[in-house]
Amino acid sequence: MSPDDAGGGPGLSLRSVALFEVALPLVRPFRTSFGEETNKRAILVRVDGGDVAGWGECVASEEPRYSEEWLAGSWLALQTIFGPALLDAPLADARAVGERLRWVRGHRMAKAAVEAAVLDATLRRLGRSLADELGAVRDRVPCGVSVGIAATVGAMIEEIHGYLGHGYRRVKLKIEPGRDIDVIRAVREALPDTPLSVDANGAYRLSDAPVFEALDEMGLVMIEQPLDHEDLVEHAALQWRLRTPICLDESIRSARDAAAAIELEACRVINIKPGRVGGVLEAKRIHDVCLKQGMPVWIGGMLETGVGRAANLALAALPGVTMPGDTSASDRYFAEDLTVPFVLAPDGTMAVPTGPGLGVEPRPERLEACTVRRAVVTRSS
Ligand code: NPG
Repeated sequence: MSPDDAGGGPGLSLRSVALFEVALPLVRPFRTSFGEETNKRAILVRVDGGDVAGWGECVASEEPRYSEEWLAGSWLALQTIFGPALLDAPLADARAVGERLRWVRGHRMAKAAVEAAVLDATLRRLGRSLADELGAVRDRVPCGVSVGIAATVGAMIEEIHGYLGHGYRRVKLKIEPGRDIDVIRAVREALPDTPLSVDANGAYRLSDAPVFEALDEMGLVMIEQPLDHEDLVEHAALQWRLRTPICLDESIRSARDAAAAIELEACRVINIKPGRVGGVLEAKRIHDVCLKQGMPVWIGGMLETGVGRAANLALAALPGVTMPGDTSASDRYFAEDLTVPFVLAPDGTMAVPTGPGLGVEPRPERLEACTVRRAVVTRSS
């Protein structure tokens, strides 16, 4: 299917757009180079189309550190701009969401949430799964796990052993200046054969190249987003000096960015996250550009609840996704997910949802228990 064929069928006339801010305690704090999260907060969007409803998740974090977007800003954008715009006139299909909101610069995570909700609703009406709609080629996907920065190297290695015991096929370690070479060397010595990658979340400068040259000796699968989130040229200069593939995350916000990164040889792998790029349809376009150009991709994660995770798993089933993603099981994040839990099989794979639309939805009692704020946008409001 071409990227622009996916879009979820016939039109949808919405009655309301409901927003739920949720807070779910994480089973363990998640620390990266830009801070620590102990609670997962997210905005769930529910569109009501009368005979059918759909759900989407906005992955904006509490603070604008990973990107310019942040939860409070996304809430306002959803409530005051996106909700009313969706209700304004019927939507031909999910692609129409992007077209209608094109005048809004940025706000990709909020756009992704409403697009997912409309796609979910339209596909439910057709009885078609998101995975099928996008062109999935497998029904199970191999999964990796992302490990936050721990208090000690020993604690980190213990945590990793736990994940490997569950079957995860690749372990991603967060690094930051001052907690890099020695930590990764110690983990590598403890786990000589484990596929390991590192993620710097853009915390370094090109002048830190010696750090990456040291990491280059450690047999890593990839080094993710070492340099600034707005840069491609310096990544190309760094990639030139390394054998280990650089993977770009924050720097790739669109299919256009992906094409530029490929052209500049700024990376050898791309991490695709639907929230970061404005939705699953743009994520599919990035996938298609990369597949055509032979650039390996995998699907990232942003500690999503089951709603967002379902979309990530559908994308992970596409043919160009050749590496395990950060699509971990519900119990890696939450004691109790919002949806039915996603479970890792002992072989390190997870099933791609097959039900209509996203294939999952929030369980009402769990949603109620986790909701800390709500709003409903209707045609008259
Ligand atoms: O398992 O969903 C997951 C988390 C994977 O490390 C992960 N995500 O930088 O890629 C990242 C990081 C992240 C998490 C970024 C939350 C932003 C918010």
